[in-house]
Amino acid sequence: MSFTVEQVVLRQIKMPLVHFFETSFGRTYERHMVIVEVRSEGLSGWGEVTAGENPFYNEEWTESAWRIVRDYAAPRLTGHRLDSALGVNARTAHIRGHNMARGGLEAAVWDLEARRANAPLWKHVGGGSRREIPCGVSIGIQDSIAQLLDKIETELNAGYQRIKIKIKPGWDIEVMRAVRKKFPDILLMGDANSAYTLDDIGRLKALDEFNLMMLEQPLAHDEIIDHAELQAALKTPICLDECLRNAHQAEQAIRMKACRIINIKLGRVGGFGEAKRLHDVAQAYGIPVWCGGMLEAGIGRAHNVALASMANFTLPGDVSASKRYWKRDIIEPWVETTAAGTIALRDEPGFGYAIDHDFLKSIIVREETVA
Ligand code: OSB
Ligand code: MG
Repeated sequence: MSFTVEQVVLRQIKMPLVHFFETSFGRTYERHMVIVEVRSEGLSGWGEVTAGENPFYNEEWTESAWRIVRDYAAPRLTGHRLDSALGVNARTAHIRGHNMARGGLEAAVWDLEARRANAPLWKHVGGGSRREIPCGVSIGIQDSIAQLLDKIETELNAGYQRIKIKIKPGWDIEVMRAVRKKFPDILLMGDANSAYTLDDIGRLKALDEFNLMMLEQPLAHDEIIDHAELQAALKTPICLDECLRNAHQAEQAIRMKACRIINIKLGRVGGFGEAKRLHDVAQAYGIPVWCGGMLEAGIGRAHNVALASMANFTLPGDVSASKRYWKRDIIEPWVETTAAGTIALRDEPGFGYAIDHDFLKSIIVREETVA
């Protein structure tokens, strides 16, 4: 059942985080994100661009995403007959990089297509292998180790199954030692967001003693070969995040033994089509994946839940409850976790939650329509 996207409405919104979030590349206090609405035959599909406020995680940021979707990606879609959402990626493939901008638009079309089929998004993208997805949390760099230990305790009490802490040189070995002393048996991992080089190999090997589930993206954002060298020297499995922007790169990294686990982010790989391909490649090689997060508002969060219900998402991811991030989310109900540290799939068509239009309106910074 082919369809034509008639309009793409872009809305930039601003949402303060409940707590700042610090990674090796900086602190975020407030999110500025681009929400994408695609309209066709009286129905709307919704997507969220996961780019950050600055080009520090990757090359994208809110402003670049706005310009890419408005000026390059959306005009390739409007008025063009699509056979399926799988065709969106090809329509914007001439754009180099900017996967998050392209992916926010692509995901909106998947949501639209699911609604046209009156199906939940998780079913539509090929998920549903589990009715509840296992959840972990990502805890940013804190002002003190005591503060970090407090936060971990709070999250464990809330039921979260796995703790990830952000690390960087100087906030790593001592921190992990303190965490392991207090919580010897929890599922624990570190994420460096590319803060190290191969010169730090001694420091990274020292982390082996803490029985980490994995070490995420220790080396440069675009360096697969160095990760292979590091993996050969480490007991701890390496998980790649920033490095893998498509299924092909994931296959190369797996074949080079640069990682044993993969973090899949919908935006980073340009949407559901590529995320599904990457999922399948990893599965074929016996490499488990988990769903990463980018401090998403409700729409992006709900899309992550759908993605994480696919078969090979066997490890707890970074998708957690709305209230950890927001005083009020843009969806109703908010994303919530069970006492067992899971998020249950919902049966409503599309991404499964309603948009809180009143609240959304109140936080719009700018709005434009591409027709
Ligand atoms: O590397 O996974 C990352 C947040 C912003 C940018 C990059 C990352 C993260 C997180 C937070 O770890 C995940 C989340 O809670 O949404
Ligand atoms: Mg990461």
